[in-house]
Amino acid sequence: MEKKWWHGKAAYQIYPKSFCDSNGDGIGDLQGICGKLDYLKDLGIDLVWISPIYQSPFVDQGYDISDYYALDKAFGTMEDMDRLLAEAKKRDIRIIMDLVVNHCSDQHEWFKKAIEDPYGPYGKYFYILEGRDGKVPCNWRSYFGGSVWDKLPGHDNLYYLHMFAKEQPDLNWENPLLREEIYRMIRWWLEKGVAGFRLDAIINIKKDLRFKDFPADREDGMCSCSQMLKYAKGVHEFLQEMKEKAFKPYGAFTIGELFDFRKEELKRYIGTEGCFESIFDFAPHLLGGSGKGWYDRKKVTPDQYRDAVFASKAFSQDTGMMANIIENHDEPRGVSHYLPEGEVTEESKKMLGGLMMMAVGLPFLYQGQEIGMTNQTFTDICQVEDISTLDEYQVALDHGLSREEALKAVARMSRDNARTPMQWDDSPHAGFTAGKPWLKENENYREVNVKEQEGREDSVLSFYRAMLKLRKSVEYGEAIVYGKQIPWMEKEKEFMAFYRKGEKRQLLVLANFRKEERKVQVKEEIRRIVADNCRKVSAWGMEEPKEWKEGLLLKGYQFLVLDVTP
Ligand code: TEU
Ligand code: CA
Repeated sequence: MEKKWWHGKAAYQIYPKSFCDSNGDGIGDLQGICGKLDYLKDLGIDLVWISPIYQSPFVDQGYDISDYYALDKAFGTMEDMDRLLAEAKKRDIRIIMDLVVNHCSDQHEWFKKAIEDPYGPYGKYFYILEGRDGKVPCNWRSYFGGSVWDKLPGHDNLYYLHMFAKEQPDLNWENPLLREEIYRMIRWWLEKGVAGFRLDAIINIKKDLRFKDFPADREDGMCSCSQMLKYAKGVHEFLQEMKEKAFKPYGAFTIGELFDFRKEELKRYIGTEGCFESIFDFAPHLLGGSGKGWYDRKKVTPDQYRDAVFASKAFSQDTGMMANIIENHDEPRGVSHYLPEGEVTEESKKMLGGLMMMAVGLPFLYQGQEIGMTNQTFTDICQVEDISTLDEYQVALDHGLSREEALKAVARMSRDNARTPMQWDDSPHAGFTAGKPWLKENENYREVNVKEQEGREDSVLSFYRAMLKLRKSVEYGEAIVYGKQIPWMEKEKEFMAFYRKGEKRQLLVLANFRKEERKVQVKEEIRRIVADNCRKVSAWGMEEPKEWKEGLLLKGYQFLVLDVTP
């Protein structure tokens, strides 16, 4: 693997609406982020991705952009942004923006002009088609439910395409003028000093231009629009062009959000010839889904989790570096999702985080993960803001679930679980805002918050800090960043173990993924305990490992990193 400057770094995603509110309007903002840069620096963060902050009607929380050159007033001014970039730079932190260019907002001037004159130049910025026998052009279902087609306002037989909400019309990448507009916008932000982008839903920019029906996959007679991705060839040509014309001249860091890509094409996305620097590793996140809807989602077992991570690393680690996550703003909280109910403790939270940080890949934390934030408790559907959750609730009802069952089913998966305010301290509203938060905070903030964990040596936060420090250490950094990841005892139930074999050091990572203890016979001589989730961080490496000759006794959810260098 060709070495890159970012390989040894650590990254963090900020969901700006919920991170820190500086002016009491209940919405997180840029000044709020600015005030927390030292916190991020202390944690060991080098790269920060901020979810969309552009001008937006917020139908999909900013993923519907009405002006790519303006910030939404709720987040602050362009001066605030410049200040944030400058302050981040002082601390050697790079800021990356969200690039949402599969679609824009229906309030964007391009779309307004397209409505005015569908046959004029802006009509060609979108996919506008005539209906078929008075009906929509084809039977694709959008990711947020309903047809991908909606009537172009004021035009009888014209429809426009939207893979997401109807307020998010898809941009027509076949049009070179549109592509140039986008590259110009990217360069403008890079000129400003942002270090790069996270590319939203990027695989969708290439369509199957036949726009034909596929066999229905639900009772509504439609099929998921992701079906068409199988036949949409040539997305790399767009992506390579974007790299050449926009990213490369600035040495931008780029990370793609892509589902549904062809495994054999990994080389085209990451590594030496790839169009991105990295992509997120979503392997564990895809587990348990059936295509029917969230109501049908199965709980992920520890063994499934392990197998998915191992398979993903086996196929990717020689090509390039993916980014490891346990959650993001679209996912439930990792600790609630991957740990069995009733077994979510500080130890098990650290174990999950430890596995993520020790697996090969760029650790990409999501705000609140480092203190072990958990899913929200929803008691009524009216507490939900997220458009996708509301759709999935309807899907569950349509399938015949009672209101109560439907709520329970979508509550586990709701994207709002991760969007509740960041828990800074135990003051009202978790110290996130002096006003009323736009989305209700999680009630456990009095126990789970940054302030409580900051000085405590056995806290989840201290553990994350120590693990990120380890990644940058002279002694073990090379093994953690570049060491080959090799599974060990992968048939053992509820157990996840692997080596990281570096040039200088060899590490063995052990995780007892259950509440009962277990005995493990390590073959190698143990030179040192490098990390242990059951002890204070200052105590690592102190105990004499001699007595472990007859086998190591792992406590429930114990996580160990051992130096087993021959
Ligand atoms: O997500 C893309 C994506 O595929 C998700 O829609 C995913 O299928 C969904 O969240 C499951 O509920 C990106 C953003 O991360 C997401 O927040 C946006 O809503 C979406 O694109 C549209 O921009
Ligand atoms: Ca605010």
